[in-house]
Amino acid sequence: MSVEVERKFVCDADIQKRLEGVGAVCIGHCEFQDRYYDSADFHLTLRNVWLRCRQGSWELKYPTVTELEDSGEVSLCSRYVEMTNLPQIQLKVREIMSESVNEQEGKEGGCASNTHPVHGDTTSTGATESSPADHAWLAELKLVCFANYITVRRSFGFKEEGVRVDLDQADFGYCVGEIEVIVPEGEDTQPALKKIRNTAQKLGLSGDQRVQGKMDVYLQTYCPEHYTKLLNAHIL
Ligand code: V4E
Repeated sequence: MSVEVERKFVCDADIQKRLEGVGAVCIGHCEFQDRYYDSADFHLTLRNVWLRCRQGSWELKYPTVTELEDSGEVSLCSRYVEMTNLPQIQLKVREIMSESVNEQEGKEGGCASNTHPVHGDTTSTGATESSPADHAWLAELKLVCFANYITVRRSFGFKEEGVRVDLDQADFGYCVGEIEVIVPEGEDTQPALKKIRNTAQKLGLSGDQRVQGKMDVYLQTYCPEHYTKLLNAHIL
């Protein structure tokens, strides 16, 4: 497993020029669809656990212990463990789903509860749409798709090893950039934070405000109830 250390930033019109100006090289251009899953009472996301299927590959993201402990300057950057092995993901999700559920959450429900059309689906009840990505284990754990969107991504690399910048355009009209360094789990993330800080400086990203990710904007737009719950729980 690895830890993704990243900082999101607002993408302006000349970001590509600025990237090239500081020696970044375009290393790829791709398009992918993400489907995110949770229970009707948001058991996973209220624990800051993100289960997704990207083009048929499963990923689970959850915060590192240091992510949970740190605050202040480093909070501009997030640190999430990335799990990509499906049996490991299933084990972890089962473990989390078996934790006692807060009854109040269960009563309130929200847009993962099959009542809200999921953006990007062609059926009116997109959350129940069957696709190759849907498997028995999801049904068994009562996990449904609550978010579904397509991203067009341009990626840039630097000579400085390991730093990557992605410029993402989501199909619901939001554009965001991220500076990212992948660190093997258990290794110190401070050097990665420093690399990200240096890259941000070179790109003239001075803002100290947290920048919304695609998920923030997606939920705000399509699942306001879910969004409010995550805001109140200080997840987003
Ligand atoms: C971890 C997380 C979410 C899952 C999506 O993570 P993200 O890095 O935003 O995905 P993406 O597609 O932009 O990049 P990729 O995975 O390809 O590198 S949705 C919300 N979170 C939590 C979270 C947070 N609270 N704050 C920040 C700055 N990032 C993530």
